Amino acid sequence: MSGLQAPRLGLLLGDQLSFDLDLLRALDPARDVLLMAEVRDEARYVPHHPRKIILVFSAMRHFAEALREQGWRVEYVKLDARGNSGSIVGELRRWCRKLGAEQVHVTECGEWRLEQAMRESGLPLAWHRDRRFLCSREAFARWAQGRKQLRMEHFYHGMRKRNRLLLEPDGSPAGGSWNYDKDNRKPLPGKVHGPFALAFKPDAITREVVALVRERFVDHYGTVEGFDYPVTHAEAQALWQHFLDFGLGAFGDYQDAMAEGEPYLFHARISAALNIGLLDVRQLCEDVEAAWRRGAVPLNAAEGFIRQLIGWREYVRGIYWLRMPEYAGLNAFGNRRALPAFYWNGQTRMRCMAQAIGQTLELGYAHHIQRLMVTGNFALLAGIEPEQICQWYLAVYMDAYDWVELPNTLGMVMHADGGYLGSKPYCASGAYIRRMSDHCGHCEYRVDHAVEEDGCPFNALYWHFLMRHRQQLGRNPRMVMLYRNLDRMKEARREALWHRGEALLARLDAGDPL
Ligand code: DLZ
Repeated sequence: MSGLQAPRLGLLLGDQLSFDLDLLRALDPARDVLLMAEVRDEARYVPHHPRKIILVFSAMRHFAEALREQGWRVEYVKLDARGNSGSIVGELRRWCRKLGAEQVHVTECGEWRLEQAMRESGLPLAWHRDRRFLCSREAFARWAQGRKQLRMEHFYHGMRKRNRLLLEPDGSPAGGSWNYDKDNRKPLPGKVHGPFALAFKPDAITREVVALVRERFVDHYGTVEGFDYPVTHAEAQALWQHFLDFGLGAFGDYQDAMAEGEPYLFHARISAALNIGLLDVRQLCEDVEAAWRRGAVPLNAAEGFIRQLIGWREYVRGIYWLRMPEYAGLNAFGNRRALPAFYWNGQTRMRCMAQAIGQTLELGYAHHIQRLMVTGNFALLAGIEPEQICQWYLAVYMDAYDWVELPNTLGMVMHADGGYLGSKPYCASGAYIRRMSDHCGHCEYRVDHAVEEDGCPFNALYWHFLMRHRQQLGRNPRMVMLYRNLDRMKEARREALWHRGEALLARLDAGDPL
């Protein structure tokens, strides 16, 4: 019977590589066809780090093989395949025609841009919810309705309760508190090494993709050599187990610390695999809770990790879908400054910036504090145009997709949504970087100087930022202390800081890499 019916087409995007999709349950391997396509438009809409393209293409190719082994017919279009139209919508049209398919099953996209193109395509699409997220777009909208300000912490408490994670039998939070962040801001006690980084040797499929990316994406920033990231579900699981065994225990304590030559410290490095579907968020949370319950890791580590997954991650996705497309255009401070060229080559004398950017361009990875408090903090203090810094984050990180990158950068880093996502800007002077890292000891600038020529640029720019945005920020209760410190200064000191800040910004505008 099924042989007589026209096949339906099921689309699997490069960040939808999960066996647990509603789309796969709705289709029939005996009748229907799955489509996966490597397309120019997705590979080029920002200059993705070559490692991100390698990861996505290689994981797609491996997933197609795994689906075929399960009995699916998968039409896989390689980047260089004859007839490849170069876009997802183009490929859907081409394969609908070719197969005579009258219905196309698709899963909600990660990015508004692509979902919009698909919705406007006129194709006969049947949409499925993306159940890899615990909070649907609709549930988030219901939660947000009527709230003047959204706060992650409130959302997170609800997520803990609803998903029954880290709760006492009576439903109260494990250990008596919802949040143990106060225990999670420790600097490293001297020279500390994170666990060895688990590396995955590229197989023949990955090697072929590496060669393709090396040839076709020479104009993208970032290093191809040394790609060692997981590209299958089994490899991603091995990376996760490695973190459970060796990283999670100290993750909480040192999650905000930074150290020279230690790009990963106690971080899991799983976000790139998770964001393309190689890991399941429910499983990760259950594993972390189980590790705490059997006494293998402390509660501040378990809670901090689970908060990242079901708190921040789901919260920013909710905001993204609630506020797009208008959210992408917000610019509360009216920033117009161009992104300095050193974001693309790491060549600046500011040691922390050079380290974070250098590591990013090499690995396509930096941990959250490097992103928030170094490269992000600098962009905030320097008044970089939000769109330009957002495009940078989207391009250079292996785990970056618009749904997660945009709210994190535009909202949390740049405060360009005027405080909708977060209650205050994460602005900090060099003192924060000195406390949380060993970079300042290796820097040409002096972190204990501000107005002098050799003063850490973060210092003067921090005070300049506070002075120039006093009107917007001065009455924010979480900023009051900072403004009090500013007001306690002698007028001459404030003036000197302002002038040094102006001089630094003028140098940036002139293309000086500082
Ligand atoms: C990131 C990416 C890249 C580099 N290439 C492809 C591709 O060729 N084909 C594909 O289906 N997906 C790719 N992706 C992931 C998409 O960009 C992602 O699915 C959209 O941004 C929507 O989230």
